[in-house]
Amino acid sequence: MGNITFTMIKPEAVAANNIGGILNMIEEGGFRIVALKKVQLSAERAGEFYAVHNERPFYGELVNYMSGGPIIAAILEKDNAVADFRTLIGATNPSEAVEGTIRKKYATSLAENAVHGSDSDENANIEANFHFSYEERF
Ligand code: 3AN
Repeated sequence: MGNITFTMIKPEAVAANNIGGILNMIEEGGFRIVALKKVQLSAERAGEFYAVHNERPFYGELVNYMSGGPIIAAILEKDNAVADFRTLIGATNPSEAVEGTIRKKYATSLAENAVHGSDSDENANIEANFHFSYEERF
């Protein structure tokens, strides 16, 4: 397998029927979907996923939000996957996201910003392993 990143389509984007639109932008952006599923995280699982943020003031809000409805989890493959996917999703704050990015089109606020993207190769592998077994990757 080549270079991977991990993404989640967040609960508000799933609820707004934006799964297809976001996956289309991902495929049009040159990413291959290696693994894909719809799942609702428990508060405990969401807290574990975002443990790096547990000192941040928004941690409780983040955990409630990410466990509040189903998400789409996916592993994506492309050369330079982590950096290229961060470019495709745009800035964390959608008001700073540039035209053509997923967050510019689909994010509603800083907290509810439509998609997650891994920030390093190391975290991409940790996050992929958090959500998927090797039997779920093709
Ligand atoms: P990114 O998702 O761009 O990597 P992170 O890792 O800094 O950004 O933040 C993780 C998630 O935490 C964001 N996607 C967003 O949902 C939430 N978040 C980040 N900063 C804030 C904030 N200041 N207030 C509320 N939620 C935030």
